[in-house]
Amino acid sequence: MTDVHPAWLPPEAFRAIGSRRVLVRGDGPLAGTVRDEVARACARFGGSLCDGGEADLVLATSERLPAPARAVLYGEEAGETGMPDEAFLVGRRGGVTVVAGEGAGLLYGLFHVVRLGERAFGADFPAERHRPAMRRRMLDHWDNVDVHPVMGQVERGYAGGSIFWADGGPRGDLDRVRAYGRLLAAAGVNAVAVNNVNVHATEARLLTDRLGDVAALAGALRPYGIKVHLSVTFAAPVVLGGLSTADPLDEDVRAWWARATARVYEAIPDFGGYLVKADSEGQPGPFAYGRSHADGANLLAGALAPYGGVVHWRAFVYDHRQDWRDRATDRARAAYDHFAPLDGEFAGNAILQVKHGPIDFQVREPVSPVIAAMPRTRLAVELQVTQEYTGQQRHVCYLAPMWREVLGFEPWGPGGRTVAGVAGELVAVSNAGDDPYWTGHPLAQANLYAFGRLAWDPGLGPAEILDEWIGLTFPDTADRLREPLHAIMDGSWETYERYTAPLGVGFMVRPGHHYGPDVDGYEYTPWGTYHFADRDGVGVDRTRATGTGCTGQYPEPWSEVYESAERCPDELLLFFHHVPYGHVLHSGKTVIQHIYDTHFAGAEEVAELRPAWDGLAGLVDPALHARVRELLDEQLRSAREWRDQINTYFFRKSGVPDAHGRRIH
Ligand code: BDP
Repeated sequence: MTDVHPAWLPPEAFRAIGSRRVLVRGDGPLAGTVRDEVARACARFGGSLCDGGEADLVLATSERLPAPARAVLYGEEAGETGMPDEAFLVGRRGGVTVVAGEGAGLLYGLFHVVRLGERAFGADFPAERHRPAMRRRMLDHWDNVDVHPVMGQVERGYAGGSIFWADGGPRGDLDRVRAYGRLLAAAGVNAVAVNNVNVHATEARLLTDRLGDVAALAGALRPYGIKVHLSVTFAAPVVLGGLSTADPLDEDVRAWWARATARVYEAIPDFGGYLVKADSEGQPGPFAYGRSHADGANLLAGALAPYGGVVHWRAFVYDHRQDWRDRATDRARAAYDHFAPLDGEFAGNAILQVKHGPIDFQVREPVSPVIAAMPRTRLAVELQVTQEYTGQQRHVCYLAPMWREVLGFEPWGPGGRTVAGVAGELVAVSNAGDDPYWTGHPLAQANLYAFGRLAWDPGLGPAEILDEWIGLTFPDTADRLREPLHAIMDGSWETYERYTAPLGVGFMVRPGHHYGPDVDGYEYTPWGTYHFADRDGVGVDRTRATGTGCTGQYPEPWSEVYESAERCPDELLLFFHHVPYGHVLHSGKTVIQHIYDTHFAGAEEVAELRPAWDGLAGLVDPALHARVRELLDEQLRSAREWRDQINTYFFRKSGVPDAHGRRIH
C-alpha cells in the first residue's frame, strides 16, 4: 500500500517505533496488520522486528505475552481472560509493553504508541488501561454507486468522488479503501456504512445481486478492525423481491428479509448490519402500511439477530411537505413525537440513530430531546462530519468543540448523566472522498480524526485532539505548527457561527446546495425551517405557553430554562423564542446589536486567517499550503457575503441603526 495521499500517519509518524526493537505476538489478521505496520516502520527507520530477547516495545495478546513483559505491567490485569476485545493495557518499565485481549486491542494499542511517539520511550509509567467509551464508532457514507443527477456521487460530499465507488461499480483500486481503513483505525473508528441513506435503484441492489461489491469492501477494511454496514431500502421486498408489499407484519416479507440476510452473511460473515432512513424525505417506510417504526425496525432486527447483526434505524423522520403558514407544525418536534412513545418496543439489536439536534445539523442547536426520552432503547447519536451546514469544507470549521459540548451536555441538569453516558454509540456522516487530501479542505481532516477520538473517549478536549492530529499529520514540523494552527482552528466553529445564522435560529442558507447566505431562502417553503423575522422581531416560538411546545419535550431543568426568554442561553434564544429586536441578551446587548456585532466580528476574524496561514509556508507541503490559501480566500469572500446580507436584511426589517455607525446598507 502506498502513502501517496497525505493525511495523519505519514511514514514519519512511525519514526519512534521504527527505530527500535519491537516484538509483536498475536494471531489472526489484526495482529498481522500490527506486524506489517511495525515491519514497514522498521524497514524505514532502521529498527527491527525481534523474536524475544531485549525488546524496546512489546505488542502482544494476553495469551502470547512473554513473562518479562508481563512484569512490566506490574501484574495488573495482564493475561486475564475476558479483557474486552478492543481494550489494551500499556505501561513502561525499561521497555514499553502493550497487551490486549484480541487483535483489535493490539491495533489500537499500536496507534496509541504512535501518537505518543518518543514520549512513549521516555520515563517509566505504570500500566494504564484504555478502552473505548462507545462500543460502535461508525461513519456513514452518503455515497451513491451511480452519479446522482442532482446530488452527484457523494450526497453532501465536498471532497471529490466516493472512496468506495466509481463508474457505477466498486473502485478497482482497493488500495485507497485500505488506506482509508488504516486512517480510520488510527482514529478509533470500527464501522462504516458504505452507501447513501437515500437508497436509489442501483444502490438497493447492493443487498442482493451486487453483494459481491460489498464483500470486496469488507475484505479491504477487515484488517483494520472495521465492519461494513449497508443502507437498505425499506421497500426492498417489493423493488428487489417482487413482492406486492413491504408490510413489516407480513409473513412473506419477513421470510424475504430472512433469506436476503442469510445470503449477506454467507458472503460477509462479519457483516455489521443495516442502516435505514424510512418515511423521511421521500424514502419508503412502515407508515405506508399503518405500522409503527418499531415494527419496521424490528422486522430487520429479527432478520439480523441470528448472526449478531444490528439495524441502525434513523430517527430523522418529519414532514417535508408542510404548510409553512401553519405555525403549529414544528419540524423540531417531529423525532420526539414519532419515537418517544415507542420507547421499550424496539428489539435488543435495533439501535435508534438520533441526529444530535432536533432539526438538522445546524451550526447551533440544542441537544435532541429524544436522547433523554428513551431509556429503554439503544441509542446512537449522529453527527455530521461532512460540513453541509458548516462551510462545506471551503471554510475552516473545526467541529470538535461543538461535538464535545453535545457529548458533555447533561439532559437532566448539572451533575446528571451526559449525552455520552446515555448513548452507546457515536455515528457520523463522513467528510472523506477521493480527493488527494481526503477531505477537500486539508484542515477538515482534523474533523474526521476528532470524530473517532471523541467516540473513543468523549472526555478528550478539542484542543488536545487537535494537538494529536497536528503531531500525527506533520510530525517533523509539529512543534512550530502547533501554536499557529491552534490559533486558526480552535475557535473556528464559533467564528463560523458569528457570521452565519444568529442565536440558534438556523438555516438562512441557499436552498438546495446549502452554501452561502439566503436569509429567506427557506422561509416560504414546505421544509419546516423558518426564522419568522418581521419588522418587530425574529425567532421561533417553541414555548409551551404560546408556541409549538418543544420546550416541554425536555426534562427539568432544561424544560423551564428553555421556556423562559430570560433564562434561555443566548446562543439558543432564537431557537426557542420569537423576541423583539430590542430584547436584551445576557451579554447585555440587544438582539439586533448582537447580530450586527457578531457579523462584523466573524468576518474580521476570518480576515486574520490568511496572513496567519501565509506565515506557515515552508512548514507544510507547498501544494497543501496553496490549497488552503485558496480556500481561505473563498472563506473570506463568503464570510463578507454572509455579514452583508444578514446585517442588511435585519437593518431593513428592523430599521434599527448600528450603534457604532458602521456601514450596513
Ligand atoms: C439533510 C441533507 C440531506 C440528507 C438528510 C439526511 O440535506 O441530503 O439526506 O439530511 O440526514 O441535512 O437524511
